[in-house]
Amino acid sequence: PPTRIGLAGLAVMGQNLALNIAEKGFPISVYNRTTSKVDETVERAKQEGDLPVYGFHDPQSFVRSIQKPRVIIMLLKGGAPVDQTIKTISAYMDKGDCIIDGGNEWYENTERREEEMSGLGFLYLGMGVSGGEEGARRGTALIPGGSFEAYKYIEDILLKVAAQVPDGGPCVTYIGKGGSGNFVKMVHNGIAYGDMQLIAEAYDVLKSVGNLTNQELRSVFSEWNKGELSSFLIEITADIFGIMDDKGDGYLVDKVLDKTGMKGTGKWTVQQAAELSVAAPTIAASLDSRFLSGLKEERVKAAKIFKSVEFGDNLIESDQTVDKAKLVDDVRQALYASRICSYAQGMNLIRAKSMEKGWELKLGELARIWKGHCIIRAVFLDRIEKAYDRNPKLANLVVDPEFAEEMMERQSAWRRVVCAAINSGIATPGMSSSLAYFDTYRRERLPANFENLTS
Ligand code: NBP
Repeated sequence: PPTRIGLAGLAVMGQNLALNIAEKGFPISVYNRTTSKVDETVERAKQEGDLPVYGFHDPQSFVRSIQKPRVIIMLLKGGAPVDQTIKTISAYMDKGDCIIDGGNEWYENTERREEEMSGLGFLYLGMGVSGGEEGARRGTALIPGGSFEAYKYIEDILLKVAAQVPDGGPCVTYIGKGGSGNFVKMVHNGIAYGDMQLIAEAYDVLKSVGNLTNQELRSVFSEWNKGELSSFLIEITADIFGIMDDKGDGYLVDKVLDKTGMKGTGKWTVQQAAELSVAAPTIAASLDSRFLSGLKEERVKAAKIFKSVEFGDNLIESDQTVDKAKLVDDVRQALYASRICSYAQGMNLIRAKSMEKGWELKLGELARIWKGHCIIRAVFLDRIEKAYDRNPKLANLVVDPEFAEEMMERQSAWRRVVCAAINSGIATPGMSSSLAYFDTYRRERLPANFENLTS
């Protein structure tokens, strides 16, 4: 009998999502350009409980094996691979069939394809899939945008495949038209960049200013994960400090190269912020930090120059005595306030785009679906959801009455952390730019009058 749905692209994400869909009771046909991955997926399906996954080596029999109207999810590297795969599979599709791009795709590509597809009588959705490999397999946040008709046709599948949150239901909702699904997933990734940067800075301040050991860092982050900071990224950070390297001669965190790259979505988020004239300094700082981290060899040379006798070390207050418990509590508060500013930037970016494109996105609903198995899942998303439910037109998260009070309560600690870092020569670009964002936003009068007079 025909299967309910098809999936093309069986790398990490596709393979796991296919198994998840099959496990929820929907027979699925799978296809991949390199056919060995088809066999691999079918073999995994057998091993993981005889799941109804049917593999095909040629696109024609793959497409024809799916019940009509057909739905095919693609999980591919964005750009040309998506265009090529659409060409390959659409040759065998019939009018009314639907393609869903589940990859991290540039939203304008999705809009172009949706138009091309609709000209041929096909439906098209761009669906952000969060949560990586584990999320794809066990349930994740799904962010579909595009044809509503297509969404309705596969809603039953998506509701089951999405992560289920006890007080929030399935982490999926039709979010809006056009490329909105890809756009929101892009900003979600930008927010994740900001979060990772801020957490890395908290680690750096505690280690470099507070001299905390890995054991101490582990217990601090575990403790934080029980409170207002509770989130996936804080949880895995705590775990990381407990991992020893393979040879057993030290902690892994001290052995890993301090250099990171980036994929497209973080960069696109910052580019879009500039295009839309929306300030997103925390997310931009996270991207800049990644660029600078990549210059490892230059940094090694620069470190030697600035440690040399010629330049001295007198700018840095290196021998200050630190009250560890106080620093830990201050950093907790600084991290929380900085994260809220970063989420505020992401939300405002989404709203600006939604207004430009007429997508009518509901920010509270986005916070709700992000509570699922995605990288930015956090306990405070529940409160962000409520803030937007209270006031869908909320100009900025920081002025919601509850968040405003929290920002006020935390600002002294936040300033102390940024000052301590500056005095110790430790860069905290994320926390500093979140604070500058807050300090700029909350002031009635800014020195922009001066710029007006001089330009
Ligand atoms: P990749 O992004 O590594 O893409 C690999 C897939 O693209 C394979 O199926 C490969 O087929 C196919 N492909 C390529 Br490359 N060029 C092709 C072409 N010209 N024609 C047809 N197929 C082609 O896979 P992934 O890491 O599973 O990610 C899939 C999507 O999900 C991406 O958009 C990614 O950004 C997004 N995403 C990934 C994660 C994650 O944690 N990895 C998380 C969230 C979202 P082949 O086997 O024949 O080479």
